[in-house]
Amino acid sequence: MNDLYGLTRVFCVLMTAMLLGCSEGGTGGTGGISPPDVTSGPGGGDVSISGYGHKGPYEAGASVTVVQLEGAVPRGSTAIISDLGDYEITVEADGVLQIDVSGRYFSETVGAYTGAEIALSAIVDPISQDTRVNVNLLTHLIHSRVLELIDADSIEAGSAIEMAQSEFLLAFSNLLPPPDGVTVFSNLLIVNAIQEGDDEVGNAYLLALSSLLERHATNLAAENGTAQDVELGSFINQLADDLSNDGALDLSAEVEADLQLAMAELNPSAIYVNLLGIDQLLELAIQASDVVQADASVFSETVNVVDDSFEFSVNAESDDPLTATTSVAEIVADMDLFIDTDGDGVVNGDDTDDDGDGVADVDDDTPYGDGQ
Ligand SMILES: [Ca+2]
Ligand SMILES: [Ca+2]
Ligand SMILES: [Ca+2]
Ligand SMILES: [Ca+2]
Repeated sequence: MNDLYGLTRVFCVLMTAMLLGCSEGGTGGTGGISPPDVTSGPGGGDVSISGYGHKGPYEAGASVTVVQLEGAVPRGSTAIISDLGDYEITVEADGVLQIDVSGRYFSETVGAYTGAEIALSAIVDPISQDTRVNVNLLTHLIHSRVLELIDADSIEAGSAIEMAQSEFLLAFSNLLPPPDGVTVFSNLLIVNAIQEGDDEVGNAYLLALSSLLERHATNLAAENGTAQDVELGSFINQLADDLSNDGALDLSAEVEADLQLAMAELNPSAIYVNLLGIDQLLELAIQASDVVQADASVFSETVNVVDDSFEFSVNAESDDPLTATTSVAEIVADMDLFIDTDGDGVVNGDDTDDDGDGVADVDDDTPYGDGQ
């Protein structure tokens, strides 16, 4: 773990260097992307905001825009820096901000970048000079509700965000058990170990939700002859609208049954492997596994799933043993903490027979049943 954080720090330094490089040379005509606004007057309210855009992680170059809610004043825009979905921007701010990320994202259930762009939002009250805001599915699903609580009910932004978070976890509790303790949605990612202070349980919840909604969108797309990403964009905005007026979901019994079906079709092991299709994440996984001489292409071809962990089989000539085993659950959030494949009320993480076929997980070649 210490090694990993060391590597993460090196990585962050590299990313910062790249960012500075971008700012210095970044006056070219890439449409809609402007350098961060760093003007600051005496007593100016500049804040540095950084974080990640994660549906799946947004592709490098996806747009990030910051708008001050009061008066709808644009405060700046930038682009996602790397395929891990990271961004950083300094803006003048003296009130509540909305951060929007839009672009293509890596679909964890498909294992590829989407064709369609998706827009996700987060509402943030920048109370400190350095604010982390991850823009993800959860911040998006509650953002309309947060705006409603601020506008219609005159609730202060911080309280509105807390209230909307609690309401969401309750509204979705038929499908996913709420995480214990306080979970701050804008702190969550679908992978661990790329930021300091991970909420690994919260991250697991986010990945479970994200994969569940993706799988539902896949089924809708098959039904309607459309594309998964298009259905997902439409479905999440429907959910956000549904939540906005009262913080509760009014899902029909049919949609709820479809979501249960989608959960039974998820294959968390395949999703872990899919996420390692993001080169930068794969590099981090290799570093964490102590397999120092593996090259990424060899690695990805030889990765084998062993339940919730991976056995890394490496072909490279090395003084080290040619195989190493590590728990990739540390890198990719562990959605088995929330997914209940067989719907018996016991989440996979606590269930010794996830698909309920009578064959214990340890002896089951298909522990998630026919999970796609
Ligand atoms: Ca179960
Ligand atoms: Ca079971
Ligand atoms: Ca089984
Ligand atoms: Ca099975």
